[in-house]
Amino acid sequence: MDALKKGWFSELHNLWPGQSMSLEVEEVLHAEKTQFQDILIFQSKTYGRVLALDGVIQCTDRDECSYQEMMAHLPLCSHPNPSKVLVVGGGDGGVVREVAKHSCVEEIHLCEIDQRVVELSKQYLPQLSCGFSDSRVAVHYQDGAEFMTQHPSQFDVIITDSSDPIGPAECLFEQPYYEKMKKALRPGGVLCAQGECIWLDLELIQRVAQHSRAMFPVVRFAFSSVPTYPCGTIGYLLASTNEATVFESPVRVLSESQVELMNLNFYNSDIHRASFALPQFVKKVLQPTS
Ligand code: SPM
Repeated sequence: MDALKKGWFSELHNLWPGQSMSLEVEEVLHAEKTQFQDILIFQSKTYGRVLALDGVIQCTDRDECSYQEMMAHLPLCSHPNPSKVLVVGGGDGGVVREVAKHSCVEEIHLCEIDQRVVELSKQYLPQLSCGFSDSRVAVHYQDGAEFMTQHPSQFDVIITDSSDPIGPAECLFEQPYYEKMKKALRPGGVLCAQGECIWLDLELIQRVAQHSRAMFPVVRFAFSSVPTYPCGTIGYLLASTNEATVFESPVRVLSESQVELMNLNFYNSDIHRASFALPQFVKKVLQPTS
């Protein structure tokens, strides 16, 4: 395997040419080619266990809190009463684990195309997959777009926890997929999608924001730091069907004791507000029109 050489894993990909994150490997725990992708799980020297799909780091024990907590709590704290939530992708279970921390949520549906990601996460990544044991969680092994077509006007929040726009996740960045999300949301529904990297993917982010604005009255972009993702940042694309939604100001503000009780390591209400402050070069291309 090209990515593994001399005891190091290197994330080599033409989506980020000329650069690569490397992690020292202590032990390869599992490597498998499924019908959808290559799955690699290894024990790293300094970031705990690591899940890579098609050679791209999805999460590490050490920094997964940033991505999973933001993906879940940015939309859930922007909705006044989220009761039914759909997560598309996210077969490692990390986002589901975070969604389950909201007691107002009654049903959590995870739609993952690759059953092996869920099975291997349960076997090797307990820190992430622990959310699957919550009785409100139902797992569906199906294409997310197809699932949404079969469940119109059902969800208060839809979270798309995708890998990068190449291979099985490519369609999750396109307009038809956003149309399906809109139809699957209840009135007042909110969505959050993996929004890629401001340093690498600005054209893609602009394109997704543009087609989202044609469909939703409110669209915003936030980002947070994740050291093991390329350039160390990842974005979140949020949209609401309710024109009164103000993503920058959470409707459900978490007190310090709630943050403690929910065992949050990254998200709090200050981080929520701050994550929408964008560098000038990003603002220029993503000027909100709503
Ligand atoms: N539940 C964790 C799944 C992670 N999904 C997002 C992974 C994105 C990794 N690539 C970032 C590349 C930025 N251009």
